[in-house]
Amino acid sequence: MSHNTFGRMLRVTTFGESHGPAIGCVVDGCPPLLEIEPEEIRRELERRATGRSRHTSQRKEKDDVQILSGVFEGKTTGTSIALLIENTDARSKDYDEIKRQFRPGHADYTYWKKYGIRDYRGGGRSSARETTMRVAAGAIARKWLLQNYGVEIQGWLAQLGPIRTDEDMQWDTIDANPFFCPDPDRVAELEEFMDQLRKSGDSVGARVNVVARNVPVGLGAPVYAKLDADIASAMMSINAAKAVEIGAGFESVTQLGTIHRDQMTSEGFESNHAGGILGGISSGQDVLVSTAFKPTSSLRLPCKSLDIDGNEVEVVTKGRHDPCVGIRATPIVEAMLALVLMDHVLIHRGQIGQV
Ligand code: EPS
Repeated sequence: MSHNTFGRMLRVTTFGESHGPAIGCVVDGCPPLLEIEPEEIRRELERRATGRSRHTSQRKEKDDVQILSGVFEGKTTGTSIALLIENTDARSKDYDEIKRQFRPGHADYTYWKKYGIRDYRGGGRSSARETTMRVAAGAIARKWLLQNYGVEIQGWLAQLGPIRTDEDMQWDTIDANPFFCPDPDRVAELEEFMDQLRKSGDSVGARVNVVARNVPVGLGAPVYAKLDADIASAMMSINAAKAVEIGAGFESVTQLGTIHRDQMTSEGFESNHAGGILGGISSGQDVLVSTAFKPTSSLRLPCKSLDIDGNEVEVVTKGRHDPCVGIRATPIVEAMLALVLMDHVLIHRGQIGQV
């Protein structure tokens, strides 16, 4: 078992390495008759792609997705949907020097210890390139949720390093800048911060939030299929994710019960500290999720490490790396939330019927 599949009723399997010939996925369990065109998937892929600004990796992948199966005459057939994207701009020689070395903070070390072999080119399977297929699969889930339940999913960059960006939310500006920053007044500050960071050769972390609106009441199960547990697992499976909060999250530690409880009136809930999930089951309120991403570990600044024989070495990473992976993470968290929600709608329909 190498665990490349997630989901119960909607099962997504991804495959491929960053510098292999292609990456791909198989989405199994999507109901028939959903209209889907490659162009709709491509639009989502473009939002996540590298090279959209000087602040991300300059690797230029076309991410030209092909639908190989499961769609006939523009509609899903109910069979497995296979999607494929060829890798066209990998530069493997950048990785020659770290072939036998471990980048501190990277999966290099643990992959080697576990499997005794690793595709060191671009991090192989541990590369964020894999998230392309999550976004491709997520495009299908997003469309299905919107058409069938009116569910809308929107993510945004809430913080980059020390810069909070969500204090004055202007929803319609999120997609108008390459950071997915919801406050246009903060974009210049982000640009300047990133320019300096890039010059210094260092990297930084970020917080990326996502909301799902119009989520039906009743998704999730009380114990081993809690909706929040499955969302947290999905978010933590994204490269570089280090923490996930649902609703008030860690703020709940200092909140009093009288504050945290979301009072109910005939007009609805008065607040949403629960993040739309109570006892593992959706309440019909907005589902609110926040994910922390660590700073990228592939740095050109030298550091101490070991090689595969245990010798002390100085590691310098070449290549075209993202100084902040959080900048491109918004479409990924949106996709993962869509996939979990669709899976839970299908589970609910299997046990209880239409939500
Ligand atoms: C990545 C390193 C860079 C990024 C890559 C993720 O790849 P490389 O060094 O192989 O050029 O460009 O991201 C993508 C290619 C992508 O599509 O997201 C890493 O180490 O995770």
